[in-house]
Amino acid sequence: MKISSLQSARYEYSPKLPGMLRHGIANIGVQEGEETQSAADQEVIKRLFPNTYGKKEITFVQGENTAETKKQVVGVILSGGQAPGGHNVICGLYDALKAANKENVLYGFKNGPIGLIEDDYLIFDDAYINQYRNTGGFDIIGSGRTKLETSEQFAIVADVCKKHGITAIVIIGGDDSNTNAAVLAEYFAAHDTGVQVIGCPKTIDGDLKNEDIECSFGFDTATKTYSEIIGNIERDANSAKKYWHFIKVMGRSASHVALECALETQPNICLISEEVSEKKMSLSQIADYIADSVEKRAAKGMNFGVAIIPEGVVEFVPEFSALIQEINELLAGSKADAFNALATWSEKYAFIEQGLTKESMGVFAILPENIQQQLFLERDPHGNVQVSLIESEKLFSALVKDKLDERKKAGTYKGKFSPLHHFLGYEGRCAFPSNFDSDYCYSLGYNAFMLIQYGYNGYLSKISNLSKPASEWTAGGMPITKMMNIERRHGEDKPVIKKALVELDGKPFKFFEAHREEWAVETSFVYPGAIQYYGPAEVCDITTKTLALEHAE
Ligand code: FBP
Repeated sequence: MKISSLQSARYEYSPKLPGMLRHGIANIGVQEGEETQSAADQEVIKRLFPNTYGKKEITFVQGENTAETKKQVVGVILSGGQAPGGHNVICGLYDALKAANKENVLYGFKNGPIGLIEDDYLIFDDAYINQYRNTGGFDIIGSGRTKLETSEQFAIVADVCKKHGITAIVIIGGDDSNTNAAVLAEYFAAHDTGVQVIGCPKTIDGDLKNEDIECSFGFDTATKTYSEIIGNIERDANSAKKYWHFIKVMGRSASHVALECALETQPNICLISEEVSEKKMSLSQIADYIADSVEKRAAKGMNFGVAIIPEGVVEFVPEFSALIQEINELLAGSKADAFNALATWSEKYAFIEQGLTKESMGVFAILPENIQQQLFLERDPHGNVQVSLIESEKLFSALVKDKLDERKKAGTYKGKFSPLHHFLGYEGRCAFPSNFDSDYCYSLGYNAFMLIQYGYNGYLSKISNLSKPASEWTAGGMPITKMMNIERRHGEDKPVIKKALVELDGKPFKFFEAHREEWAVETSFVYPGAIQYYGPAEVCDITTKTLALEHAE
């Protein structure tokens, strides 16, 4: 591997552990708290998880380690989209495991959950793991989106574990992967395999959080990376004074990333999908809302600006999501083949016109042609439109242009509107983790080993008090079933970890709401600059505005 100087300098960084994990494995005791209940639907979830439901909350404390010191053979997988810090979860897990007993072994199953099914693995050693300390990416073992959810798959995994003498599996993933971790834990317990399952909360989207998990890892670095770029674009906008920049940011469903970037950079506009849905805003209303800012700024001589668009917003626009559902129906089963067999776009358009209701056709007709065509691109494995492939930044700038043209005709708008488009997604998912994510992830992994050593099964590694310095963080575990409720997914009632959307009465949104009118008209841009890795803690170790506002005293 070719090494950059930042990379070699980052190898030397010592991640900070929570205070109570700093005294060596032999001095980590455990305190059991209350028995837990699921977030909702207690009776059903208790019935579905008879062996792992209702377990106690765990906190580690400085004290005598009373765990059994048997040899541990642990398997780890990375699941889903990349998030900065994933390597450090594995490093923390490895270091704790080796500190407990040099004979302990860590298997890395490759390319996500499929590695466990296909028994495709490597065994970590110091030389291998040291190349990945404090680095971004998931290339240490690769990741993937295969789901582990059927009994047949679980039986194969149980056989793989038996073959290698594996005592525990650590699943590093988002809400779906950790839901599946809970189901696997229950399977292992019900079948008396003796194998434990521990989850770690990952996703740049920031939507795996609740009263126990303050944030998922990767969100801090990804939003800082995007904010740096947005700040740079703002500075360019404010220098050239001639472009409106429409910037789409990742976040498949929730708008936490967009909101955090807005708090960091104070753009003129930031859409929040959850608000769009709550207010049942139409595409036309959203376009008017953005056009108002363009017009007011133009009236002050400022024909430039910045608008942040969350990736998933179109799904939250009621008329657009109805359109998507109708398109899904229109292409269901063999109907997709008939559609794809049509040679020209105008033939396809006629097919669509026949199949959609009048309302949805009305929405479809106002979309730019490239967006119309994107709605008929690849489907996901469930046959749904992949909203992340829709260039919503271009959609909204086109709709805003139409509005401005109308206003020009009406004589209310006299400015110039030159839009530029950006999509910030993949450039943030594998960035060098910030100090926060380096520390948080290392702690999650180290702590996952403590949960394993103490024999817990079906727990999520939990590090809390994250808005404080790491020395004041607390470490422990929470039964995954505590975070579950029943939701309708693809026509079936399923036990799942509740996805955390932006709360419109939460402090981060309230702060944004209180300032956005001013930001929409004035140039209040903030240029946060690059992530700082070295220097005073108040510069290098600060967390996100979201976390700071949520936990402000
Ligand atoms: P996870 O939920 O698995 O962490 O992935 C989130 C995400 O980064 C989204 O922000 C984005 O929509 C999606 O992954 C892109 O997925 P892919 O990597 O498959 O293109």
